[in-house]
Amino acid sequence: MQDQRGYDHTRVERTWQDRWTDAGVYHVPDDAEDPTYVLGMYPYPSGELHMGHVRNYTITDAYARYRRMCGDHVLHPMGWDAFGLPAENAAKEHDSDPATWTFDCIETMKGQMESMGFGYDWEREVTTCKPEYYRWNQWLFARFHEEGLVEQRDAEVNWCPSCETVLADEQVEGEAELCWRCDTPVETRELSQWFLKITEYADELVDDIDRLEGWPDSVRGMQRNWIGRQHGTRLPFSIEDHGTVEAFTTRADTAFGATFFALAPDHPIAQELAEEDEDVREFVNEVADPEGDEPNGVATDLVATNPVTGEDVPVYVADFVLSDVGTGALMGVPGHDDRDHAFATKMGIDVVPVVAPEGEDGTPEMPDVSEGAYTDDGVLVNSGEYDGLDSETARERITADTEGAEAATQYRLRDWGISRQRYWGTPIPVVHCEDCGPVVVPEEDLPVELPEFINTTGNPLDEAEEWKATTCPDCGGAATRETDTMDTFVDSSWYFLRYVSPDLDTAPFDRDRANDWMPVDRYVGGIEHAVMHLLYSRFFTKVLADHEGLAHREPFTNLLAQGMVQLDGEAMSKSKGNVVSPQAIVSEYGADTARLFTMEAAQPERDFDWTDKGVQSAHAFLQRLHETVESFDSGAATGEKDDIAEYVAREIDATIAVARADYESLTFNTALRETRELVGLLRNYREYADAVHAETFERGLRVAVRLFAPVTPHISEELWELLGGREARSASERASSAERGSADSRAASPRDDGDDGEPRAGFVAEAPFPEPESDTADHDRERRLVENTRSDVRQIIDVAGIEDPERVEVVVAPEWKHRALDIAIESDAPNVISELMQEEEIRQHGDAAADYGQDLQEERQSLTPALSPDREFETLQRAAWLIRREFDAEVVVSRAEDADEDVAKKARPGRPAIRID
Ligand code: ANZ
Ligand code: ZN
Repeated sequence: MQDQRGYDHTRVERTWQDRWTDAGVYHVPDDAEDPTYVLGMYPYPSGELHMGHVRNYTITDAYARYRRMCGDHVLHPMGWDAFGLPAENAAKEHDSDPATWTFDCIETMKGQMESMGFGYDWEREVTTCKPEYYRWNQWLFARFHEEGLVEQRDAEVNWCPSCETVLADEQVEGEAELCWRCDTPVETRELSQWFLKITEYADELVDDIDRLEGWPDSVRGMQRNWIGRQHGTRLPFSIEDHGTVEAFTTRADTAFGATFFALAPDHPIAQELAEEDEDVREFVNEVADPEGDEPNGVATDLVATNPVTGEDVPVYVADFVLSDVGTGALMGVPGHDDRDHAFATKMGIDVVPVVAPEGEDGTPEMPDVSEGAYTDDGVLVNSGEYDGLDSETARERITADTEGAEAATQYRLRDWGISRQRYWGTPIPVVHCEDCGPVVVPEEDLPVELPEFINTTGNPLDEAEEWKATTCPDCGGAATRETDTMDTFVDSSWYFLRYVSPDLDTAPFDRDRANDWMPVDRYVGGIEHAVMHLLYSRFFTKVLADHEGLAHREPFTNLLAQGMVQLDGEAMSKSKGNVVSPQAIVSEYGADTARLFTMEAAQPERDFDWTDKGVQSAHAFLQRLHETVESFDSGAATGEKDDIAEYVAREIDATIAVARADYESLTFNTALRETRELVGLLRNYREYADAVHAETFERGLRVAVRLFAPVTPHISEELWELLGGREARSASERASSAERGSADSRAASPRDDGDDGEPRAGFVAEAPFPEPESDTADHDRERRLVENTRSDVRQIIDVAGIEDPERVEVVVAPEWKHRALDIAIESDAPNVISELMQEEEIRQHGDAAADYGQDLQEERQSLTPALSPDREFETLQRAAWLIRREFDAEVVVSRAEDADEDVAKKARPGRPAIRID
């Protein structure tokens, strides 16, 4: 028989993964009341779990486990963002089809996730490429359509004239924009595309960002920027023969500085001019380059009348005017706008300053705008009756005074074009009928399933003739199916709702349950999703709240954007060849080691470098932990509950307090560091004491094992079992755990041995997260006192070059100094010394009191409260063994009254005096 002692990670991890599955530990029953919803962004099934996934999913898993140990029901599901172009490419490459390839990848990755010990409720698995899922994308499309939130519009797409097909952006290569298949230069074509009208929610989407307090500021800022709401004015310029042309401006205060007017190249007037005017035609068709760094333009024969000043300015067609921003026309103010300045300089247009900064004496100081624009607000000049007004007031007044001018808001956000000319996505449920036009497929005909894959150059759906041919749901006549599929971001805009009721076949989600279970409490994923995915999900949630009775308007309460796992300072990536494979780490060191290292290395938001040393240290630690528990023999632990045991007991409580707070805020690295220190302390205790106090030591082990359990679940189960496990839970928690077991998985899981699958010791995964037994309010201060004292002793020995210290005396400051410190902290008098001297108790110490008062006065900004002299004395007494152990010297802790006066006078609260012989 094999020797089972020692830490065999492979055996331990397999054993516990099987036991968890058999017992359905991670299953959430449908009738659970408002479980804590913990979610990692679901992955694209590429076939390989990478370190970024490992980190992402360990974060959610650790938090989920922690909350479960706190007694919550926890919903922690996983699924697959399974549609997308890579599957199509891989299928072509391997002469397979996207479905086969995708399902193979899913199987592999699921196995890898299981080997990491992620505790998912796999009964809620969601796979977006299955018709059971994507029919609801189609259903939602139809619902959005009914509510007027879908629109068909012409839009530009990439077109390869040789392959005669539309190309996705990813299929256009390089600066030269060549077709990925035939290297022909790609053209743009206007095709009819489907849009979801997210702009209807633009205001709510920006306004509600303020309420997302659990989101990082960076992500909130990026969303705000992306929506780009601007308040300004629409000013009606008039152009002879062309009527009124409005221009949007955020700076109506600069209207007197407008020296030109400019139209976008595809503004209707510019297009009209191009028909007659050779120069305009050439510019519009050949020169204009909206993406270029430099503004280009061409003069026209037209003039525009400024509605604020009544003056005429020349009209240009210019490529820095964007057709889909504002009205596609602007008033050019080169004195105060950088692009306008660059354009005016190039074209020889006047630059007139009309806003000036205020000088020191309050009068406006004319800015120099010869080299660049003055873009700040200021006071108006050269602006007739508005001279002297500040910019803000001037904007309001000019908007109010000018006929036809209107306050206006504009957005950067555009409607969301969801049409993709590819195969591996959700077919857009539309049928084109010659008589009726585009008709949305009725609910009873959903899903519109994908036909079999055809390996072809263009979109396979275009060639699926049989699939394409259908009849019109309205008139019954011959019709063809829409061949575009949906952007895969549609799938991910509501998948978090599907986990609530993954098998429901009458609606995308169970409304009542979603209302109970949503929003997601903790959402964790990559920062690359800061805008699109998170914005689309917010949009869908709001639409579903308005039209499908969802009782929540925001999907994710707390969001964490995890940092990257790097190698030598660079993001791990296949193309750079600097990847560390999680599978290799798991087989060499085990999943717990990989999990421990990734959680220990840094705060979740930070990037960190993968190091072999870090991995090895994590692994060596787990071996020590295993040894510490395995070798504990309670029968041999006959020690007293002495000062040392008391010290250890307090450290146990202090560690619990820190770990609880850290787990709650997902700063696992500090929780783990503290818990590691606790294990180190227990080992020191064992080594120092002839016999440890059984109860204290065992409690320390039981606490440490549970504090590690969220991060290193397998070894923790193993050790929990060695320690006898189980700890009483409250009746209600026991009830919910029993219901979980019997109601669903337990009955369903094949079990013939008649036992309930749970280890006799119970699972640590379900054991209560430890709670401190004593009041830990002042533990910080106690720990700081001990730490400072130990490091002072070290320093004195070092500086004085003492070879072999025999005796260390630690003297606690007297009561009166504590009193003086309290007064100094509370006082707001300019000088505390006189205040201190009013107290007889202090004054009677004469020069010593004056000296100490002087010190306190100097350090007033940084004074922190100390423990009472009695608490200091007791604390140091309990910790004395650590100094004794470190220096192998006798250690005496005394009160100031009992010590040599010369030594005692140096003692201060929080900083005892030290004498070494
Ligand atoms: C006059 C003006 C004076 C402007 C001034 C700005 C500064 P930003 O610049 O991001 O705040 N604009 C309006 N329509 C445009 C279009 N279709 N394409 C390109 N630019 C356009 O955005 C607001 C400003 O963008 C607007 O205010 C307008 O220039 C320009 F000292 O009007 B402004
Ligand atoms: Zn029809």
